[in-house]
Amino acid sequence: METIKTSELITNDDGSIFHLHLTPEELASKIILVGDPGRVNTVASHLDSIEIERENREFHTITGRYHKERISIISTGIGPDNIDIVLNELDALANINLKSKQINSEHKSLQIIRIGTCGSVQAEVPVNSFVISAASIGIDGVLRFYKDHERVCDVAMEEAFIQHCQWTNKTARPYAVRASEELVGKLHKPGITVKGITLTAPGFYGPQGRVLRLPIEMPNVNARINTFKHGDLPLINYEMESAPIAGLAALMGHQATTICLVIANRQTGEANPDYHAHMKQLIEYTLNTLIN
Ligand code: R1P
Ligand code: URA
Repeated sequence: METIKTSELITNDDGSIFHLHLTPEELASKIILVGDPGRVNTVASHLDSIEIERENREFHTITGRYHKERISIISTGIGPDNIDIVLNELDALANINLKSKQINSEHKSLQIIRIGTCGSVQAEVPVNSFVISAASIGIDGVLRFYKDHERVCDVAMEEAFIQHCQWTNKTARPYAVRASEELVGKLHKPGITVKGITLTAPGFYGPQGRVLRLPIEMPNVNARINTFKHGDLPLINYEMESAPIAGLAALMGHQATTICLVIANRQTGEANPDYHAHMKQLIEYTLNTLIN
């Protein structure tokens, strides 16, 4: 059996994986990902018991029990590049023996739910709404580095988006990925959540069509983005992690989706920087709906 070189799968002196600082025993198979390291404590305040807590850079983990179900809550920091690190290390913890550096004979599947914040591009999806990503379009390029990624991509959605938005070929080619139907089915409750397509950008400003001092390559791109629909799914929101989470999870044989709180509306120009009470509600909704 092939052994992965230490340079490719780095572990720390205590046997934990390089960035997350976790050992396989410390990871639950149900995982809540959040961007903000401080949000880990907000989610963990709902746990009945805490088993371990680790912190390294922006990666803060708490594993514990919520209604007898073991869950790990992990922060990813900001951006799709961090998702490459987090998803690879989670998969390694689940499916590679970190001591022998050999792939386990039995595949372990994880359930990964990101609870994030986002900006809505639809006037009728206002600030404080909860949005579920049934599909994500990544304009970040991360998934494109992995062989056979087309296997988990919705190429028809991708083509339709590029045409409709007159997407420039000066940036990475957008890729479309569907979330886990099972998780979306569990989490979506019409009247409480809105379901649609999420755009994952590799930045907060220019890559999301924001103009401060620097002009952007695709002026008014959001006026085309907010009329994009594929099948019954409208494009609803921008954030910075859901597409590589959904794409890498699907390639690795895990289930994933994203649920976000809208904190800015790009149509009406409103924003709510003091969103923490609403985030608490979204966390409670997600935990209660997922685990009962
Ligand atoms: C940008 O402010 C950050 O907020 C959103 C974006 O995806 C990006 O990470 O999510 P989080 O609130 O989960 O970090
Ligand atoms: N997060 C984003 O990435 N974009 C927004 O507009 C708000 C939150």
